[in-house]
Amino acid sequence: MIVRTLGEIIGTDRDVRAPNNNWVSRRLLLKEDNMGFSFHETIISAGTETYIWYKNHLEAVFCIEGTGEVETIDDGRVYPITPGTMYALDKNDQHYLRAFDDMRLMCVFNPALVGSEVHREDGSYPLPDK
Ligand code: 9YT
Repeated sequence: MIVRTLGEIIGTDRDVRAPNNNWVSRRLLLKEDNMGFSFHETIISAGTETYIWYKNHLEAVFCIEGTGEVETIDDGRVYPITPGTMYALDKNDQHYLRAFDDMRLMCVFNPALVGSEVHREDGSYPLPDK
């Protein structure tokens, strides 16, 4: 069994900050943990907008704290995000993520992240063998 606390992760390689400081991601489970997905706590900073297009991954997100919105770029729909809201990017949806205040999100990625991923210019994370 794997048991980990955020306290054990913060300040290690599993505590990843976006280069633009829009978010920090505490990667509780990664590919090397062999669960078939990765599982992260992500804090999105208040007042930020992040362009995201996970072409190589599916992501589900559950909001625990804070408020914001997701705008899907193909259709311009805007989805309010508040505590208790889940969204799943089941179509690798290209979107903007906006935080009105600090948002605490729990995120699952399939396939699992390896650990160091931050968004590339196209909004995606690479696959490990690319
Ligand atoms: C919701 C979202 O995708 N935020 C960006 C960071 C990502 N959740 C991660 O790498 O943990």
